[in-house]
Amino acid sequence: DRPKILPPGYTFDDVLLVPAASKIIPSGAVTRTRVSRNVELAIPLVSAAMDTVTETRMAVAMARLGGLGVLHRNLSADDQARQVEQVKRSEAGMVTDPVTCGPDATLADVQQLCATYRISGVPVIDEDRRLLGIITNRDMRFEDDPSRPVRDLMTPSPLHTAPEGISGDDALTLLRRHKIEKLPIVDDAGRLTGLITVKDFVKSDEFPDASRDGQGRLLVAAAVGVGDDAIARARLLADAGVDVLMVDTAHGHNEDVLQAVALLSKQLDGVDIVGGNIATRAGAQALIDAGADGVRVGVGPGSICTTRVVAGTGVPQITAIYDASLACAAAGVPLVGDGGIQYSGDIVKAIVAGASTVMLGSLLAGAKEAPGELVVINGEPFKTYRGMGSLGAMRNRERGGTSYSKDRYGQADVLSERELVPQGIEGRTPFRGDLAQIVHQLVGGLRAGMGFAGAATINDLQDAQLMQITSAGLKESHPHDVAMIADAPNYARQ
Ligand code: RVP
Repeated sequence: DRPKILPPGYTFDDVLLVPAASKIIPSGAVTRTRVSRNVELAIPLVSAAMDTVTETRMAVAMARLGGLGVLHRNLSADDQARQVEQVKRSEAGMVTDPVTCGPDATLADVQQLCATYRISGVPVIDEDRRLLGIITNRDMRFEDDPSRPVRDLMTPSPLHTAPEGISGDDALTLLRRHKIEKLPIVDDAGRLTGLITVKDFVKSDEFPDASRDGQGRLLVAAAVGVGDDAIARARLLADAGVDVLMVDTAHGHNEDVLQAVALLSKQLDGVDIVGGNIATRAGAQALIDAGADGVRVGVGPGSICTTRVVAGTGVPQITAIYDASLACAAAGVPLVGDGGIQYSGDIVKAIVAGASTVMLGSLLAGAKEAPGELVVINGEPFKTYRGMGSLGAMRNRERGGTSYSKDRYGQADVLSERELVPQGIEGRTPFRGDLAQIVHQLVGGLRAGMGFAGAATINDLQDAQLMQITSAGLKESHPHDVAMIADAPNYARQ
């Protein structure tokens, strides 16, 4: 008695938010939300786990703006864990595990460390972690012999230090009083246990909404697959300090995925596990039953995705989000609407349908902070953007031809390139400049929608109503009957 053909599903272009009585002005709307049970964000935006979207730089930029970056997994587990570390160290109230060197390291070694972690200097310690000195830009600037040992160049102890447990205000006072940029934290035995830098204070003023953990470090998420390798990878990422792991597959309503979610939620304390992707209520329920702290929804809506045409499979994204949200809302598990977002208005619609956050690929791939080179074609700047199921990503020539993500499309066992069956394409997207500007426009559009809905919070917006529209309605929605002569910052000429 199951119907062979279900009623139509809706996507972004099929619906509009219905305006309602409102006391909310856009600037007064509160965009705070959760990406998973225990992880709160100031804005509901997550950058896609794709190799042309999220590496360290994007993850840092997203977290500073109050969102979250999900580091892609098309690289070795060690390299991905290093990126997690880089984000966790990039800016912090206090770095609990600072990068250090020994006195016998060379100038070249330290310069390498500083470049890798984008820092300006490191404390020098002995084998017992006792603080011997510090070496910073100031000590290195006028030295041109890269083989000189650190012990000859560093500013040796005694240094200005602070005891463990010092408050942020007291630390800032010390930095000011002694006109120093780095304040090592030492225990009673003189062993280094942390580092506070002036840069961190400047940044926390500059980014008041940044997504931070209990120690003031930026939040970061990372993608993993399924199977033994993925579990080992997940452990490495957890050791590196990752806050959220996303079990990242094209079909999350699958026994292996449910097992991975169950295992990781049981084994990794303090890390939220998001499962996906699914596109139905039953899929969401299965992930929730397996222990997922968040559910990622989207089968086929992505701008670079060909799953719907190659495999003939999917659910239009607004219906997918709504159906899945019926399971998620009942369980108190946040839903990530992943893929298909082209305009800020689509973020509004995704949230009304039941999402707590959205994941963005194409809208962010053009940011300065996205990986990949700028290419200029006929005078217009572009950045490359490719599906993780594209031939290019599955071949992964950039990383020596080892694909770490073809299992996302169930093709881990395919050894010959010619036998791969892609579910994505390789393309490019206009260069869009600073992430902060892009996010400003996206959040501005979201706030406008909240004003129209009379929604003070994201939760309120989830209670708003959508109306199905016709193709005439869609035509009316876009600029029409005029020739657009300039691009707006949030709308490009078609
Ligand atoms: P979009 O924002 O529409 O560009 O979609 C991004 C999403 O597309 C990703 O978060 C992911 O779920 C999906 N994706 C990534 N690669 C592929 C593919 O090759 N099919 N799909």
